Amino acid sequence: MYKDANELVAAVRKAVETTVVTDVHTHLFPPSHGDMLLWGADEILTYHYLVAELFTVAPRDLTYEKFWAMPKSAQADLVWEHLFLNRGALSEAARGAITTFNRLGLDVAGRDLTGIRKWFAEQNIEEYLPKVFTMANIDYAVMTNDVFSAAQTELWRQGLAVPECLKTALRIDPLFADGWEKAAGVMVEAGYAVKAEPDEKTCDEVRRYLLDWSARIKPVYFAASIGPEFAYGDDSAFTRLIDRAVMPAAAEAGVPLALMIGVRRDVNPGLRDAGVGVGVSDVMALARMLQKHTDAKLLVTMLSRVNQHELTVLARNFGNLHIFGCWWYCNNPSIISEMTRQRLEMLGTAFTCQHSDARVLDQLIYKWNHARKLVADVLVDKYGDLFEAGWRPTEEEINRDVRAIFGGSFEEFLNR
Ligand code: FIX
Ligand code: ZN
Repeated sequence: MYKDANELVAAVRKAVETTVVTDVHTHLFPPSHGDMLLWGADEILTYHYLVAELFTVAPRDLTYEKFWAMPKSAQADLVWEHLFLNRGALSEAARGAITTFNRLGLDVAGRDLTGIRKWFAEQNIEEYLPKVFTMANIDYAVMTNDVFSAAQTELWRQGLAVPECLKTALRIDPLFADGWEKAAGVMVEAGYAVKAEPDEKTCDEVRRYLLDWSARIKPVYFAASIGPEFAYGDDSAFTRLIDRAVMPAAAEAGVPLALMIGVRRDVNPGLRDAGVGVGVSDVMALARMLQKHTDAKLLVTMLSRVNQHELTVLARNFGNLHIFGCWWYCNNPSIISEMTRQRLEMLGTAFTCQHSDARVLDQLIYKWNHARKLVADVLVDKYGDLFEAGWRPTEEEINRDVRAIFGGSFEEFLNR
């Protein structure tokens, strides 16, 4: 039991620094899936967050077409030149690349990109992947496994090795909005009696498709990212698919459905993954889903900062809603700090404070390093206030509660 405020602060910082993290959403793949797993200097520098930034300052004659036609190393050179050498690398994503190189022991202060590339070229991915997980202190990371992508399903059919530190999530985005035609085509090809419109029989076939893939890849959850215009409870294909295919399949598989809400895809298609915007969503549509599916479990993150307060309140109203992460445009120090405070103040430890969304393996290093520091600052304040109020926590209690928001509550939610 800490009787001294300074000792308490040191214990909180130590707990956050050393706690094992569960990374509940990433875009990583096993090494056996070859080029799908991104890693190394050029991938770090061409992260789509940095590509978007590059185009805010690049010369006008650098068209998207020219950029995408370049080899990855030339794209990375451009990012390095414009964002790191000609400007001060002040954005969160640019700082992330610097933290990553630095923590790997590479000479980023010396601006030695050639040396950095040489070091990566000498790494063996099978040995490098566990090293990164150890550095970031992660027990496991959940992948994004699109069961409507031929490239991905083909690899799963081959039954390739997957390390224990990577778990699957069954991703279903193409079922909704513009993707339906493609999703229907994939299911028809695979022998499911799916029609052009998701009527009841078709929904039953979709459900069968999801369950068959679920049995094969054993996901931690089903997942979809959806737009801010999403509505629920109406007569739409979305409502039908959720009610008759997705929710029943997730329930039968015994896993939650994760919804990542608020993406405006194709705001600027020339930028590809980087050309995505954000919109404010109707949190009541989510409430209606929770009212209807009282037995279902929903994991939710929202992209708009504007939605965060309402979403946190909703999580107090529904024990079957678990909120997670500061997603994408919310993954910035100022917003992480604000969101984490808000969530702690209203939910205690019943949420997951962050996920990395890493697309490139090495990003686990900076995403978790930055997140740990920010969350530690917030917790130091909160424990300080508690101390002043007269509470005296023990080391075990601090470790337990820190672990809770870094993955413990998520695991508890899965097992509830
Ligand atoms: O839909 C998603 O899972 C998004 O996180 C990604 O598509 C997005 O490109 C991303 O990497 C954001 O961090
Ligand atoms: Zn993602």
